[in-house]
Amino acid sequence: MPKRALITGITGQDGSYLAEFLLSKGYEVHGIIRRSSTFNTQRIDHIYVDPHEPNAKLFLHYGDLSDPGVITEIIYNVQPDEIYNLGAQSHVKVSFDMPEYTGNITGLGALRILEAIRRSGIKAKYYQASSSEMFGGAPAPQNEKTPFYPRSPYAASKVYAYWITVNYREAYNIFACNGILFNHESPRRGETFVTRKITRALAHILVGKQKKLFLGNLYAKRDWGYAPEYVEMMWLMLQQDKPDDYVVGTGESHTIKEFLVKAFEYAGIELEFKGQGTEEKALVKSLDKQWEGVLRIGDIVVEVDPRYFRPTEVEHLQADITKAKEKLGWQPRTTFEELVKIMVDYDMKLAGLEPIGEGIRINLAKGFDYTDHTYSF
Ligand code: NDP
Ligand code: GDR
Repeated sequence: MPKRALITGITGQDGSYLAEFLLSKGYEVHGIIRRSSTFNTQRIDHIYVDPHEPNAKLFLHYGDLSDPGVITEIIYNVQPDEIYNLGAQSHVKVSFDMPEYTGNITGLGALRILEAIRRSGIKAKYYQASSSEMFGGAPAPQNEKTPFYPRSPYAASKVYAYWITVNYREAYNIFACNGILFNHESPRRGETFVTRKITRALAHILVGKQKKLFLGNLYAKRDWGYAPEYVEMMWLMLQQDKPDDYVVGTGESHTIKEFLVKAFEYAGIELEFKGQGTEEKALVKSLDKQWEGVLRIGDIVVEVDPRYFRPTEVEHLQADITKAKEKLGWQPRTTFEELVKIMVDYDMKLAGLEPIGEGIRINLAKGFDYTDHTYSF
C-alpha cells in the first residue's frame, strides 16, 4: 500500500513543491483546496490527473481551515499516514489588516486538525508549518531554544499553532513536529512577497509593462533559502524515530536592498541609491546595451513607499541550523546569489524575454527537475 499524505495549503508555493516531492516518493497525495471564483490551482495543474484515471495519485478536496466539520470529515475519509498543515493566511503585512481572520486560520487552523486527529484516533503524523517570524524581535542568530517574540498578528498566530502542536504531542502522544522554517523563495513565490515582487517588477520594467517598483523597508535582513529544498525537510522530520522541532534556514542573511541590487545586476543593470528614509530611490547607473531604449541612465526604477512599512518590523532573521545539520543531515544547497538568478530567469521568461540563463542552468545542475505551471526548468 502506498503511503497517504494530506496537505493543507497544497495550492501555495510550498504545498505544490511538497506534493511533487511526495508523488515522486510514491505517495498518494490528498490536498485541501478552497473554493474560488477564479482558478487557484495553477501551481499544481501540471501534476493533476483526472481522478477517474487508474494512475491518479493526487486527489483534491474542497475545504477551509475555518471549518472544523469539513476538516474532520476529510481527515476521517482520507485516513492519511501524514498530514502537512501548510495552509495559512501567510502574509505578515496583511495580518495587520486582518488580525482576527489570521488568528482563525493560521492559529486555530492547526488546532482544528490536531483535534480531528485526536477525536478520530487516526494514527496520522502531523507537520506544522512554523515560522522564523515567531522569533521576531529576538536577536539573531535564532535556534530552537531562542524565546519567541512575535511582532505581528501572523507571528502571534504561528506561536499559538506552535505551542498547541507541542501540547498535543505531549498530552496525547501524537507524532507532531514543528518545522521552524526561515524565508524560502522560488519562482512559485506569491507575487506580493518581497523577493518575487522584485524579480517580477524587474522583468516588467524590462518589457516596458511597469515603470517603477515601490518597496517598503529596504534594510530588514532575511535568511532566504530555496523552497524545493525546504519541503524535503518537512518530510524528513516525519520520518524520524521521535517527533521534534527543527529550525531550517541557510545560516546567512541579507538585506532587501542586497536582493534588489543583485537582481538588477544579474540582468545587467547597475543601481545607484540616492536620498534616505522615505526619500530613498534607486536610479540606473549603467546598463547593458540590450536595454538601451527601454531604460536610460538616471531613470528612477525604485522608490520607497511607506505604505509597505509594517507597524512593527522584524529587523533581522538568521538561522542557527546546528540541530537540523546534526540530526537531519541538513545542508542548504542553493546560495543567495543562485536563488536570485533562478528567480530572475523565471520572471524574465514569464514576461516573454530571453532569460540570462545561469539561473536555469544552476537549477538543473542541482538536480531539481521541478516542472512549473508555466515552463520546465
Ligand atoms: P502561500 O501563501 O503560498 O500558501 C498558503 C496556502 O494556504 C495556499 O494554498 C492557500 O490557498 C491556503 N489557505 C489560505 N487560507 C486558507 C484557508 N482559510 N483554508 C485553507 N487553506 C487556506 O504560503 P507558502 O507556501 O509560502 O507557505 C506555506 C506555509 O508555511 C504557510 O503556513 C506559511 O505561513 C508557512 N511558512 C512559510 C515560509 C516561507 O518563507 N514561504 C516560512 C515559514 C513558514 P489559496 O491558494 O486558495 O490562497
Ligand atoms: P516576511 O516576507 O514578512 O519575511 O514573511 P516578505 O517577503 O513579505 O517581507 C520580507 C521583508 O521585506 C520587507 N519589504 C517588503 N515586503 C513586502 N512583502 N513588500 C514590499 O514591498 C516590501 N518592501 C520591503 C518587509 O518589511 C520584510 O522585512 C515571509 C512569509 O512567507 C511568512 O509566511 C513566513 O512565515 C516568513 O516569510 C518566514
